[in-house]
Amino acid sequence: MTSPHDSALVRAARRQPVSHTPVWFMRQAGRSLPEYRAAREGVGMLESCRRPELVTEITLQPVRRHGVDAAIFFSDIVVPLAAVGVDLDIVPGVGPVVAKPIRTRGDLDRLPELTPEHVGYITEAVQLLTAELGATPLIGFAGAPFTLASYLVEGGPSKNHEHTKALMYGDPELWHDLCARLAQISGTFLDVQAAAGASAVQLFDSWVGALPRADYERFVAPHSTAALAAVAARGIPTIHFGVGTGELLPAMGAVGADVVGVDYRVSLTDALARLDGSYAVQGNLDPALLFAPWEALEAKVRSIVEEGKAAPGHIFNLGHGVLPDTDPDVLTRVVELVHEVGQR
Ligand code: 1CP
Repeated sequence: MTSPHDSALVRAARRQPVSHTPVWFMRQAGRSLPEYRAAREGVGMLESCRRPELVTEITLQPVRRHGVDAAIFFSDIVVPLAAVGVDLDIVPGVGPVVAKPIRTRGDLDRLPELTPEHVGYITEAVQLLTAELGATPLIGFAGAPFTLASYLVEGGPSKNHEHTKALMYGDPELWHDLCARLAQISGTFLDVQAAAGASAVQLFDSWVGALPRADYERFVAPHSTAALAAVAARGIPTIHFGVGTGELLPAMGAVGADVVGVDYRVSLTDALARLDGSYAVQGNLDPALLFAPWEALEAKVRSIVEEGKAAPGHIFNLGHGVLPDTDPDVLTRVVELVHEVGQR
């Protein structure tokens, strides 16, 4: 294998034959790694994302340590929002906090379009990384319009998304204008990473499982379609992920994804039946199972790999991000096991 475009990850995403089941973990770079905590020492999260050498180092850490089949670009879904001037911070232990939430038409003026010039440090970091990674693919990513809107409208992390839903159902015209702007930002952020050398991109719609399918199709799908369409000309595969999205899987594929992310609440076998063979799948080990005795974890990993062999393409991953207290040695052992039992 000489090129990331011919890697197991990219081939699985394209539903082509692979030598083994590829594996990576959402949030594989982060607090579970002591080398990450050392590299981040005294540097705020947003500031870290603007330092290309630091981004390169942190992105490479889990690749070196675990031997995963892909790197995920170290950044955050709110980085492009900060880049266009939204006053926000990523608060340790909390997440993104927005100083002045966006809830009126006047507030939309504080959300200009994103240009590649806003995020020159992203281009630089992706270029540095792809040079270091060689044949290992780099996955670029962005937040999807709904999930970005949820942070902007609520002002921070939210359980019930009440202000977001109040806006969506109460003022559909403003909602669609806000999401169209976010699709431009999200699409440009993806395209900047693709142009600089990312081999695949993932659109994170983490919180969209809060909507029923009909409302997803009406209020969200057109905007997620626009975000993914922004990278279509690059010819790289796209992955679309959300939490609690069992009811939305076909709709999330239909917005232009090659791979549909499956969380741990739906088995891969059930997900595949819902997806009708039209997409590759990514998932779906419950991140909490990394805390279980090895025998229980091993049995679950083996069964997910076997279920995945019936898919047109399978990328092994967790059903959501690595939890901060996860033992990194367990992650390495899972990678070894997936590679062993995932041989074709
Ligand atoms: O290895 C990797 O995956 C690291 C890169 C990465 C990614 C893909 C980070 C770094 N953030 C993200 C995406 C992201 N950010 C998502 C989508 C993925 C998911 O669903 O988990 C979301 C929802 C966010 C928003 C966010 N940023 C949260 C969640 C808050 C909530 O609403 O519950 C948090 C805690 C952050 C901060 C953050 N982002 C990334 C890291 C390493 C951290 C922790 C910051 C720190 O160390 O202080």
